[in-house]
Amino acid sequence: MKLYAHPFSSYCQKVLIALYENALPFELRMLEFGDDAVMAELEALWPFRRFPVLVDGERTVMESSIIIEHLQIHHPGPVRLVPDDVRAALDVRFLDRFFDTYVSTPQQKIVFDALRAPESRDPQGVGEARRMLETAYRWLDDALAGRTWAAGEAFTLADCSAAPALFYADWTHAISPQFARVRAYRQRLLERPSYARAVDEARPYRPNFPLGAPDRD
Ligand SMILES: N[C@@H](CCC(=O)N[C@@H](CS)C(=O)NCC(=O)O)C(=O)O
Repeated sequence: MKLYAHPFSSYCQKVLIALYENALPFELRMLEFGDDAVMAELEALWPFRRFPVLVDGERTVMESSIIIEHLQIHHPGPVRLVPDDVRAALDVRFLDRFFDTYVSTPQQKIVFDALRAPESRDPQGVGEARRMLETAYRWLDDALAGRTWAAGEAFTLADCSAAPALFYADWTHAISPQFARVRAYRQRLLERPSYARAVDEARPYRPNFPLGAPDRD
């Protein structure tokens, strides 16, 4: 398998966690800034030039959640990231959507806005993104009551999504101490060996974080 990805990208980390959880071998096609050859390969596969993209034999698989589902179907390992029970799987998929839509999307909005020229910034959109993150933290703090992982006692696709989402969201719009369960969950995710490895591999790129990476984690 070949994975078009960058170690500092949140959606790539989501897939790396799944690969590391089941020790699946793959070749990293690294999307270094300025490496036009690999970027051209990516664009030929997926004109949106969004990553990660997985190439597995004849198949090209886009979208982080779909890549993780693909891995479970075609390369099953001991860690079942999508439960076999269809009802439990629906809860996991819902939480995966929650982290992508209500945590990662507003987080990216704030970061991408910081990369714009000052005259093109969108303060109203950034304000809406910050309010969405606050609502997400509040909702999640209740949802996590009595749970070790997002969907219960098993580590799943939802946690693959949550780990980079909450990692970067806290850097972007700090999770207040009042959301103690969210903060503790973020810490548990950081201590999960698969995510600890992804975070370590991305450490050299921290100076690239547009808002300035805090000196922690
Ligand atoms: N929905 C996509 C989102 C992928 C995405 O936004 N990737 C970012 C990197 S974290 C990207 O490709 N950014 C490059 C760009 O926007 O041009 C997924 O789940 O894979």
